[in-house]
Amino acid sequence: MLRSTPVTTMLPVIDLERAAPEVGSPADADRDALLAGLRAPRAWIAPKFFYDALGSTLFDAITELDEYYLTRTERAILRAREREIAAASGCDGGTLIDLGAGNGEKAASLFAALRPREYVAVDISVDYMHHSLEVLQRRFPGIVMTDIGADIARPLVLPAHIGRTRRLFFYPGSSIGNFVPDQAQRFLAGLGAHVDDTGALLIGVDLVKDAATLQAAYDDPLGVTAAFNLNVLRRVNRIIGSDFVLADWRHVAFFDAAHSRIEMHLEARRAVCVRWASGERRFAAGERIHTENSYKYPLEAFAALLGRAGLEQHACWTDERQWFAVVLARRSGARRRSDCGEPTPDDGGAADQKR
Ligand code: AVJ
Repeated sequence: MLRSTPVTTMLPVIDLERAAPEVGSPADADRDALLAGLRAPRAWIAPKFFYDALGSTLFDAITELDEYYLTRTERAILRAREREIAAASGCDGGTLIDLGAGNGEKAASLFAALRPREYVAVDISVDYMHHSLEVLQRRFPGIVMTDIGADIARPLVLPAHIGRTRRLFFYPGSSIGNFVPDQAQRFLAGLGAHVDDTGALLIGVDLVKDAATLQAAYDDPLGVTAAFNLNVLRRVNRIIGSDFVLADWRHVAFFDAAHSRIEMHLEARRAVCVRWASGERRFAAGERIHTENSYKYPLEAFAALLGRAGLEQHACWTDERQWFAVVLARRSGARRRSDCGEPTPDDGGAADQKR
């Protein structure tokens, strides 16, 4: 039987650097966050607003682009290393907790190797997820499944019936890159509080590489990422009743090496005035709205971030080009599980960075 827990919170989350007010209903909070961002001297919209039905479809299309190497590189690593990942994570018979699960397919591709007793899917799009999970539950009747509608960037509240030992948090896709490093540290520390010495975190991390490759991944010639970015204005119009005209805006994406992040913006093509019920905002030609940060980490910097969050890197797998990493982390000082095996110096070739 698929268990379902209602949306506990949908307050603003992966917002760009600034905290949003947390008063009233989730819908009020969304509106307040958007208005605060649009009134700010440097306007911003939090990236979580990308993901309405069309936005989610456009993101799926992005993952098919030749230039967007992230999804397929991570998938190849997970596939090639699933046995090692399973052995190192020790999730066998435990609880797999999928953060931003979507349709659950990424996690399901690991079920055979990880052999979890229980699967917990957490996602903000609860209806979409619930339907997908019903289908998954029929395919994997032996795994106890629960879905939780929650914004993963809010403190996570797990129902009391969820298993406490051998928890494996799964956070793929380099979604961690949407957080500025301080937020990422708090987020990771929060997850650390949910695992004991038998638990672990499995995280996908996009790595620093040449700027041209990074830039192409976020500014593809087909214009899919541009559509994904511009679509957020339709969402904003629906939520706050504003009158953004999409044709007045252009997609801008660049790699900021100083911050080691891709920034996405929407830039006004001409001077525009955007109105909503309680106000308006004038934008000069060329003025921008910041819509997303996507941090790219050197491997050592990510290990250091884990350390500041009270975690430590236990193992790490990358592709041959070292473009993407799948990192297994535990709480600092966690007792080594006997079934992890001792690291061997040359068990996986140059791409393997077990430690
Ligand atoms: C879903 C946050 C991992 O940052 O690469 C893709 C979102 N934005 N193209 C990313 C995104 C533009 C994506 N994450």
